[in-house]
Amino acid sequence: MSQPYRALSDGSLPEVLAAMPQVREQLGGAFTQWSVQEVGDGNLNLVFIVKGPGGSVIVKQALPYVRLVGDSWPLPLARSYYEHMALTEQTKHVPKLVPKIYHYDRDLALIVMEYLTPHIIMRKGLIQGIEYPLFASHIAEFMAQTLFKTSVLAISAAEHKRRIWAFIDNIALCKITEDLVFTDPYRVAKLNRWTEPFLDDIAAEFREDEKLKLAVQKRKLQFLTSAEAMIHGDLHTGSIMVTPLDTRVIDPEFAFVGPMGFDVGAVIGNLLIAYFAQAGHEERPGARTPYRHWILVQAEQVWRQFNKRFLELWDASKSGEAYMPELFTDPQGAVAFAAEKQRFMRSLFADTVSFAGIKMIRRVLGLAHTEDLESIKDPAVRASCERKVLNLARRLILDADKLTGIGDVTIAARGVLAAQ
Ligand code: SR1
Ligand code: MG
Repeated sequence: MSQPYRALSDGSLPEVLAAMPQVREQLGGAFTQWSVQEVGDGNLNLVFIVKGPGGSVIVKQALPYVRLVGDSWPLPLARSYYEHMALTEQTKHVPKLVPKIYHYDRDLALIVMEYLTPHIIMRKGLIQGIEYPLFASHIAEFMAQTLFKTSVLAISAAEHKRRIWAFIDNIALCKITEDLVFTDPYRVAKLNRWTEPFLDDIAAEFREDEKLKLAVQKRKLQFLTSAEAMIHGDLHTGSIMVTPLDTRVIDPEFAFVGPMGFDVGAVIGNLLIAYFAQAGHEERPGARTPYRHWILVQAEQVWRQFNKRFLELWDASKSGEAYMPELFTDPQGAVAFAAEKQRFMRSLFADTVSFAGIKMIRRVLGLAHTEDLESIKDPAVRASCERKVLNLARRLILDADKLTGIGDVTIAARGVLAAQ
């Protein structure tokens, strides 16, 4: 039976969950035996861990406002609807790389999901210097599958248009990205913050850098108009839970049909943030040098494996509306089509690199920062790491079309680390 929306609490949640058969079965026992803990530390929602005699679940409930800011910034509960729809679609393509869904309640804006244990948020693992040997291949698979299979390279025009329509009203979440990622860091905005006074000069420089602002606006236009595939929309290392053997992507509430490079760039950009943040987490200078190297290797592997898997899926696909294989059956056509696929991937690489840079800048000059950098207590050390993030990011955005491969990106990262 549907219930009117109210924000739930540790006290009120068990009785609500008791009405959901699959959740009841998962937790076991009577609802009075269930323990609840609100653990949400994200920017938007309530997140509860619920434990019963038979098992545990995670409950994610949207609040009618931005948790990070408070009720002065209202936010539609419908984001939970889009998250559930995206998670359902991702489950079709990569069931092992997302949490299981036990229940969705549209009125309560609530999703009950698998409790992932002993997983931790990847960003926290990167702060601790933990290696995840399977991460790059898992996230590459996630992105190749979800991006390729929701694009018109794999599906019909009708299905594509229906999906654009299905996500069309996720306007408020897209607007957060349009403002906080593509606009505010490049203007004086109330919500901006950075490590003052250390970064005052570079923040002002970015606001006055016409070339940089134009390059970012070109990407904002792409974000606003390019309907390539269903993207996660917020694929940073805080939206990925890991163990050394397992990887799960969570939190697709920003999903819509947008540019593929925005997701791939988010992963790579956040790895690069982690790379520069290591100086704030190592016990003595240089102690994390091997780990820094590991992070850059992961950034390379993410792109290379994504590129490979995406092309494999494309080569195997017979069903897409765009580039129908039947048009390229003779040997000459096959060669031309193979070259075109390479061109497509080079263009997607430039998108990825540019979006990576843009996602890096917003985490230093905008409202929402990341724990990698925020947890560095000494502001001078933090600012030094952040300046490197900004310097590499600017270069990635301005040179996106000139960089010939992911190796150029990691060489540039090493150069920025050594230069300052
Ligand atoms: C006001 S929300 C700020 C950020 O939190 C989310 O994780 C997204 O990254 C968003 O931009
Ligand atoms: Mg999130």
